[in-house]
Amino acid sequence: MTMPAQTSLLAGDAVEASVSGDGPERTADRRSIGRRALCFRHMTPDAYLSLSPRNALRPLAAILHGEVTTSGKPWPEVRSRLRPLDAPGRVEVLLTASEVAQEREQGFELASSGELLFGSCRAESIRGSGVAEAAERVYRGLLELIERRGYPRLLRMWNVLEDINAEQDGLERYRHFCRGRHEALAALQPASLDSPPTACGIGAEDGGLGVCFLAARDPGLPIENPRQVSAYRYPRRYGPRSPSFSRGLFTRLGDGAHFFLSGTASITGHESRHPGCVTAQVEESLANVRALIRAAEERTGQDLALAAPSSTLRAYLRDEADYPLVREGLERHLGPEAEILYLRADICRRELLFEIDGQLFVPSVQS
Ligand code: 3EB
Repeated sequence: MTMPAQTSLLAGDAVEASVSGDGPERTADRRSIGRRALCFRHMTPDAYLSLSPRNALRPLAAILHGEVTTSGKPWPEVRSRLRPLDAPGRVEVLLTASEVAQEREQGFELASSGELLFGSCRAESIRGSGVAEAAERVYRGLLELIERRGYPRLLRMWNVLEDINAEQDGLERYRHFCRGRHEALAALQPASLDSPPTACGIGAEDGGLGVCFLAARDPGLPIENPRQVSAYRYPRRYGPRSPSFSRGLFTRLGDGAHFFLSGTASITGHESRHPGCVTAQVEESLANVRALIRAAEERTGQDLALAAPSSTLRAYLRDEADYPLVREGLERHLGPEAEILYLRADICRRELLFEIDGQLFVPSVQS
């Protein structure tokens, strides 16, 4: 497959030019880029390698999927441990028009833009045991850190856990993870237990526990899905502690806004639907995404378009062999231009074969 054309999200070709650093500097475009707080892009490894901190849109962080060789960029580079299904390597880049500062602290790689703080951390070697302890330690660390640095509101979490569906001490590792995450939030940010950040919680073949976060100074507006029970209210049969994430979150940043979409799967109410049938799971997941976006539109009065070029999405597939079917299903609904990254990943319930998440950008916010 060819990468979708590097679609501009904001100011026509100017965004592309600003990213690659070789375009005309038209004043009007400069102005709109100048206030762009956050921009997500999917890139080929080659396009990624040519990025520079001198571009008008500067990298805040990059998430590397599969085979990507880099010479060490100054911003956080996180290896996802997830394999892209349509190319050997893919890169997801978070860009901003603001000045960016990078730092390391207590195992976290950090990048801040004044409005946003991105952080990344990995707890290795938690194969034998201690998933809950590792999750609690990582979450306590990051909660203390965002508080201290003045970005106390988590908007979005990326959680990748090695061997997520394996049993450990009589409980699935994902459920241990939920326990540790809950303990940290309950101790340090109890008010966020019923307005948690958006998240994905997925599995990889190795890498221990990798956690990335995007935090802000001000809270966003969490949105729940009318077709689904809130994950933080799942009944006990799904584990001793519920998963701490909101289905979606709307937030104004710069002169635009973003809608973060948590990992969304074939679950209605709190029950998995269509076990064993990936095409039906894709359809159900998309019905969930649409219902969530509708709820967010009603709540905010903004138009949130799921189609390209305003959205960047990730599709997670448990079985690589499902890739053609999943891609066909998604493109039927979202169009061939949709910017979707297809990744091999384990989903946090064994019967689930597919999950989708991502973010939508709203260029001009109606007040
Ligand atoms: C679900 O709806 C699917 O534990 O952070 C999706 C997104 C899922 C985030 C998490 C889990 C998480 O329950 C699983």
